[in-house]
Amino acid sequence: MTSSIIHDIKPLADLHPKPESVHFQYGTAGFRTLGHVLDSVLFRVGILAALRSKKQDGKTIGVMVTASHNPEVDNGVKLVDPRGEMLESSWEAHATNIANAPTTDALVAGLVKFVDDLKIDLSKPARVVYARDTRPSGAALVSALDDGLKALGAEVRDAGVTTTPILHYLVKAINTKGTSDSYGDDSEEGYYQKLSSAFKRLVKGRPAIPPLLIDCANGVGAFAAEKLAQHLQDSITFILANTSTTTPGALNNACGADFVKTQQKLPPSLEGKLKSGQRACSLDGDADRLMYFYLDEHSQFHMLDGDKIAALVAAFIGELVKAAGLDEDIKVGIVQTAYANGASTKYLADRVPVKCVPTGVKHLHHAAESFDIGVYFEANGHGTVLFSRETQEKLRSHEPTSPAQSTAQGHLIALTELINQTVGDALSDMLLVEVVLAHKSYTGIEWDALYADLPNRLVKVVVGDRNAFRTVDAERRLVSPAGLQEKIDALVGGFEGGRSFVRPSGTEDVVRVYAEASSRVQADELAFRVAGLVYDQAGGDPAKRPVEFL
Ligand code: NG1
Ligand code: ZN
Repeated sequence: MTSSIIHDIKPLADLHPKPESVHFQYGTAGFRTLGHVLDSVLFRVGILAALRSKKQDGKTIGVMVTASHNPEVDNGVKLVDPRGEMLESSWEAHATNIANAPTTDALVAGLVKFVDDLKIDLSKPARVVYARDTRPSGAALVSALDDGLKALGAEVRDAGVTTTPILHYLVKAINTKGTSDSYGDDSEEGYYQKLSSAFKRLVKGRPAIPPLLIDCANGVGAFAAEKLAQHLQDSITFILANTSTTTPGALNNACGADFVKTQQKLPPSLEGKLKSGQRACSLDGDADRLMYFYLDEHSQFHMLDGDKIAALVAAFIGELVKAAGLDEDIKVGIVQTAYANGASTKYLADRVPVKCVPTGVKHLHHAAESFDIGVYFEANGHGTVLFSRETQEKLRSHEPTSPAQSTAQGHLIALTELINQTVGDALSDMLLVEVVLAHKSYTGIEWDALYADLPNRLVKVVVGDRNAFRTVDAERRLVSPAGLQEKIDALVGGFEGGRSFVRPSGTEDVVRVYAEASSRVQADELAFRVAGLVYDQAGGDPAKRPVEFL
């Protein structure tokens, strides 16, 4: 039976041949590269998603077509597991193998072996929900995906053009529908309802919130923010900027969360729109990253990144837990990566347990699950807060001994609904930040004052083979190429407050270099000198050092 079902995919597979010279890799964010080479990958991901669903007894699997903060010409695809989480890592290698089968025959042979090895019962149903961002290449890629799903007879739901976090929400809502664990109504409307009603409860009785300027990166976040605003009514006002979702080349171009984080400046399109003291935020192309910022009275730009969000949110949640009388029972912990600013790590580690894990949401998410309440954020603004099942039960069953305890308990329960616990969600995180600012009567200035960022610089180096770079200690040290770490250590030693590390990117064919030091000039110099070491090690032509800003 296996072979007949799999052999039946041949005619459709022939319509989606693999381009000869490209090697695909399922990295930390799924497959991601130029949109126009991804047709065969999407077809094959359709088959894989159907097989994953069969393997999970017909539970619904999600497929998101996006390249997030990358340029508009890029696209990508990733699978979402039944609880709304990233694909189980053991399947990443299977996905890579299947995507690289050179011919239809090789693909069929590979799939037959895969189905046998994993004992996938093909008689089980397959259910898949998919969505895409606003990229022009998206529609054609979705039709290739559809062919793959059709080839295995999957039951398909098209969630249309929407954000990555909404797709994750839908997957979890579909799979928990009608159970005592229901995550919410399995529709976009259900998502907006859930977030907006929790937000209204949390800010009730607080002074009016000043309008918030949102840079939508000219992406799908513009649609979602607009719909969310309608549900939030007068509890908060958004001023939407960079909403040109159909202007060719506009997506993520000189705007959005990645621009703000890497350039550390105001998107030029916001000049004149943002007043001194007013806070603003940027989403990325699929609305799962969030960066805040403001201009001070001298029109100086100040960035409030994922680390600052983690610090703000963790402190607030810790205070609520205490106010609810639950601080003996519920502990808050933080998860960061090596990219977290050293000043944030110091600030947080003085207050709560902090774990450092390798880059990639799956590592952060997994580590955060080990805390009662786990706050995880990447410095780039991707993150969320996880409340363990036991914590959620304690919150529900707790019997408060005073009105103040009862209020804090109600707020914590509302937070579990406001926060999208499946994945980092720019819009949900933005409402969370607004709740904390409203409760603490903070502007960006007080928030920023929690600690002062160490100046830092991120650069990328194009090398012949990034896989030659291998790391240990949550990516903070290189073990290969041999001898390079020692050279980096010697260099770092000469910089006051210096820290630097090198790792291969999981999403681009580059090696990344991060450096921080006590002054901007020193951080820049350290980054470029370490990048120079990396480049020399890779044996390139020094006259053409291909070192760029990220
Ligand atoms: P890579 O390309 O592996 O550095 C980037 C981000 C990650 C994560 C992924 C997924 C940095 C330095 N790296 O990974 O944090 O967000 O993309 O999108 O920001
Ligand atoms: Zn993104």
